[in-house]
Amino acid sequence: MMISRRGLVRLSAATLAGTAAVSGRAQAAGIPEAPLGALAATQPPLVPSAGPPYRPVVTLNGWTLPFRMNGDWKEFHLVAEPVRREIAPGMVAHLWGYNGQSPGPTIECVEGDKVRIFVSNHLPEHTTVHWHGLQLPNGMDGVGGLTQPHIEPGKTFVYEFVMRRSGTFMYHPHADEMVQLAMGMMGSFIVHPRDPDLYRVDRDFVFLIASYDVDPGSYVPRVTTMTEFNLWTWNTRVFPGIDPLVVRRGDRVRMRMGNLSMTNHPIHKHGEPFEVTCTDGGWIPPSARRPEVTTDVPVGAVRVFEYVAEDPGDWAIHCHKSHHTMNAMGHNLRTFIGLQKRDLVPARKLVPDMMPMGTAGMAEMGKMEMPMPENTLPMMTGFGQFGPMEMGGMFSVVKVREGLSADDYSDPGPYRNPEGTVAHEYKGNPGEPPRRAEKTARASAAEFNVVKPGAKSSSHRH
Ligand SMILES: [Cu+2]
Repeated sequence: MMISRRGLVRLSAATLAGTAAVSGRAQAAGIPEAPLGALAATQPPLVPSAGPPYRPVVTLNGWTLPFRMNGDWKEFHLVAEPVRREIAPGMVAHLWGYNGQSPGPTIECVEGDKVRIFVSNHLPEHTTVHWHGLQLPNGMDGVGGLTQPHIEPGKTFVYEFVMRRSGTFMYHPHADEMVQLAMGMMGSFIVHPRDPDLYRVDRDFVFLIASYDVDPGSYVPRVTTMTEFNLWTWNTRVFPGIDPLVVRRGDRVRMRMGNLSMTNHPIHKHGEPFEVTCTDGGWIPPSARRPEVTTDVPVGAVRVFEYVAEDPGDWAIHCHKSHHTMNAMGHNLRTFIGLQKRDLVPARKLVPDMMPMGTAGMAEMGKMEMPMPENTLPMMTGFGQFGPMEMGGMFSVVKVREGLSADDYSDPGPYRNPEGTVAHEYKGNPGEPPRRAEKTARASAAEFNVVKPGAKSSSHRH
C-alpha cells in the first residue's frame, strides 16, 4: 500500500540545514520519512501506534499519512509533487498532489497534540500549505507573501503548531491557488477529540469534493476553467471509480466532506435521515442539529453528518446536481428529445459522424459502447445487479450489511433483497379489464410530438 520514498535521498544537505534554523530537535532526528501512496483504492484506517489513542478515519479512495513521535512532537512529512492519479479505470490524470497522490494523504492527530509538518516542494514552482480551519499562530497559516515566504522548488519548510480544537479541516496551497487547486493539491486534516469516547462513531469516512476539466484524449486539467468542469470528483475519483462505503448494520456512521471545488454540492444520501454534526468551524451542539437527507456543502467548507445505519441494502449517495453525476463525454451534446431520428438525416449529411442519440431521452447511453477517444470516460456508466446505472461523477453506494466485522470495509457485492421487496413489472390480475391508464401510458413518440402548447393532453391522473 505504501512504498518507501527513494526520492527522499534527493533532499540535499542544504535543505536539511534550512530546517535546522526552525527547530534544533528536527535537526537532531532528521526529516521523517515521506511515505508514497501507490494505490487509488481505499486503504485501511491507520490505527495510531504512538501518542494518545483515537479511532481513525477511513479516507475514501485514499490513505492516512503515518507520523512519528519526536519527543512530544508528532511529526509528518508532506511532499508536494507531480502525480499520476487514476480517476477511474480507463482514465489517468496528470496532476499535482502530495506524496504520490491527489488528494494528498489524510493527516490525523489529537486535540492538544504538538504537530510538526515538514513540507518539501518538488513542484516546478513555489507553493505553501494553508491549514484550512485550524487555529494556529499567524505565521503558520500558510498564506504565501502574507504570513510566510513561499517554499521555492527544492526547499523544505517546517510548520509547527498545537491542535487547539477537534474537528474536520483541510490543507491546500495558498500560492498560485487557481492553478494548484485545479491541479489537485489538497488533503483532509482530522483532529480527534482528546477523549476517544466523545462523539464516538463506529465508521468514520472522509473525502474531498473537487472538479477537473480534462479534455477527452488529454491528461492535464485546464487550469483556467471557472465553471465548465467535466469531472466531478470525490477524492479525485469519479463513479464507477469511487469505492463503496461499507457499513455494518447498527453502526453509527460519520461522513466528513470538504468542498474545494468552484461550486456548491448538495450531497444526498438515500435511506435513513442524518444530522449535520460538525463543520470546519467546529461541532454543532446536539440541540441545534436537525434531520436532513441532503446537505449542501458550500465552496471552501466542510460538512459532517452522522446517522445510525438501520436499513440493510445498497443505498445511493450522490451530489444532487444531476450534471455532477456524469463524466466527461456528453456535456456538449444537443438535446434531441421529441425529434424523430429520420428528421436528423439532413444534419447527418453535414456532420457525417454525428450520432443522433437521445431522441427518447439519453438512457441508451448508459449501456452503449461507442468508440471513445483515448483516456476518457463514458458520460454515464456503471452496472448494478439490475442493469446499467447511468451514473458518473459524484456517485457511490453505501452498502449496509448485517454482521460484518468491525474492520471489514471490503465490497460485499450486490445486496440480496428479501423476496418480494423489489419493484417489479405489473402484469395485471386475471380478468381485469383494460384501463385508460394503459392507453395513455402507451402514447407513441409520434403522438407525444404533436402535442401543442395549450392543447388538451390526456390526463395522467387515474
Ligand atoms: Cu455537485
